[in-house]
Amino acid sequence: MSNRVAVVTGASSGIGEATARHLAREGFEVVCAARRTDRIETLAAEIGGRAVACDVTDADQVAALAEAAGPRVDVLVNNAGGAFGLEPVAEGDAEQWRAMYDVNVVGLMLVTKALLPALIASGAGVIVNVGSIAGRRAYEGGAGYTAAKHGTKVVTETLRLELVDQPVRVCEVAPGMVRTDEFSLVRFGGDQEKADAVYAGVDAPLVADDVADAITWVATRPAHVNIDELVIKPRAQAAPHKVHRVL
Ligand code: 8X3
Repeated sequence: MSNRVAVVTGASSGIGEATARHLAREGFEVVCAARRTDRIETLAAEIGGRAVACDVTDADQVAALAEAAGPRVDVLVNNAGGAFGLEPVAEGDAEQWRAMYDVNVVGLMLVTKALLPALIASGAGVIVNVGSIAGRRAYEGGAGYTAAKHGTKVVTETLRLELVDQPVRVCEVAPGMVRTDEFSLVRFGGDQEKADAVYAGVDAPLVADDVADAITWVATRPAHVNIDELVIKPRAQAAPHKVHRVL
């Protein structure tokens, strides 16, 4: 079983890093892909995997990732993504919107396209796209991100239709509020106070391990079982904007 290969993008932190650890524990050789080489090299050394520097929005780097991953890939976790800004549409920043579409949608397409032959070659491949509840509901200030994550969802659905005659499953894990070191910090351009306020008073937001656990479960079902969508939220969150806080 030791030759099963999993590729995880955005593996340098948060859900991606946690997923790489979980998949390694399940016996996969994990190819940890991200832009920050130092982090993925440390991670790969810890889990007996491999580190490949890759910005998923750069086609050349994605081609190099596919080359490094090799001729057989059993699992692809398209996790690289993110939110930039929380401004209302009336104050939208075109660069931030483009960047969100680029990483959450175009990057996912580039990596999927590049690794598809290796996933098919495995005979029982599985693609797990990390979506979001933002790909299902709107919330004020979220339009750039919700539009991109709706894109992630629809690309996932389209790919499932297109690959119905291939030995590759196409799944989406869509988390709600997950407290990671970086998601909200990145969204607010490094403003720790704003980032902390997102989770203020919430009894137990999800953590990266919770989502990694779900991704790993989806990725390790029998080859005929396709988990189309798995939405995962903390108990205290009923909807993106309906969160129970004790302040
Ligand atoms: C993250 C969930 O609610 O911040 O994907 O959009 S939310």
